[in-house]
Amino acid sequence: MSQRKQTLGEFIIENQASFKYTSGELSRLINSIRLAAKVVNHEVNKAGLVDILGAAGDTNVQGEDQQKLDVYANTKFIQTMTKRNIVCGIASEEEDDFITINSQDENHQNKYVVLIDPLDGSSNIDVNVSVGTIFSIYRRVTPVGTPVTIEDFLQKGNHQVAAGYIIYGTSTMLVYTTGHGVNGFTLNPAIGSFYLSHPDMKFPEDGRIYSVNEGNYIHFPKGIKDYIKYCQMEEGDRPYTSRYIGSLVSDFHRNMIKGGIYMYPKSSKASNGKLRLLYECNPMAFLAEQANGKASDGFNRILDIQPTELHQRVPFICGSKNMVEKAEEFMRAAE
Ligand code: P6P
Repeated sequence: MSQRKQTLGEFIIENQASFKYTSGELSRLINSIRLAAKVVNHEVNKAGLVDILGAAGDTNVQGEDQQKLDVYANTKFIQTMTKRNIVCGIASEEEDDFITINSQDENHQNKYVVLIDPLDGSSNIDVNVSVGTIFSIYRRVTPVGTPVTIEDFLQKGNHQVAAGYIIYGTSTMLVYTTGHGVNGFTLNPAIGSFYLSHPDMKFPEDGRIYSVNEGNYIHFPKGIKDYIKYCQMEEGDRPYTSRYIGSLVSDFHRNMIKGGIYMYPKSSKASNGKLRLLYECNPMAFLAEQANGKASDGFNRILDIQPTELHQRVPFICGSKNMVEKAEEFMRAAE
């Protein structure tokens, strides 16, 4: 009989000692994210049903005011992390400014800040395509005992202590890193536990999948256009396959397993691209590097970028190391 897989809770306890801040607070924080993931997963999975039933009026099947799912996910993740009294501040794609969490922590003793995209790709919900939650965790840099400031959130990505995503797909997975590799856990909805299904995830150094919205092709920089044409050329192991879901988490997850590159470059329509540095690109870049992949803006390592604004956007190229380096080669040649 095959041995039972380790649960996420068992994995956290077993690996807690490897984390240099072994106060157990980070473990409690990952556990709070685990709980929120299950709550959001339940709501995402019945979205179609709720939409149908909710169409009868302004309330849903439970008689609650029907909320947009991304607002719902935002509320649930913030509530869960607040109740666990672990973080001192939260920033979210759904919130204009950061939130100071003092709840029971009246004297601001909590040490962690979390930045989150509560439901990335939420426009895919209406067409039943997978979406995801992305999170990024730092230790505060301002003195414990004082309210958090914007400085605690505008840290370089290479200061992250943990990052991860939940993908609400054909199965629901939580994939995260604390700087010791990347591990994937699959939810067994029947019992509500996450099991270690993808230990030590790695990007293949090469891949044959490129993910980009080619509808923007004419607006891309020359280097990106040249790289896309390179991907399409009949030579060696090319042409590659184009796969673009319109959900960063889903494209990233598939490319990490199969090998591939995801690009959301700048364009004449979006001078810094579309993706947000703090709660999309930094966490995905941390995961990519921990999985032997690479992430850049086409020229610079994402994790070295000094943030200047909470919701700033950066061009994003991420995936198998050799593919990212080839794309960077075309970007430099076109300069
Ligand atoms: P476009 C979703 O809105 C998102 O932030 C990513 O998840 C996704 O890869 C990208 O934007 C899709 O953007 O402009 O190609 O529809």
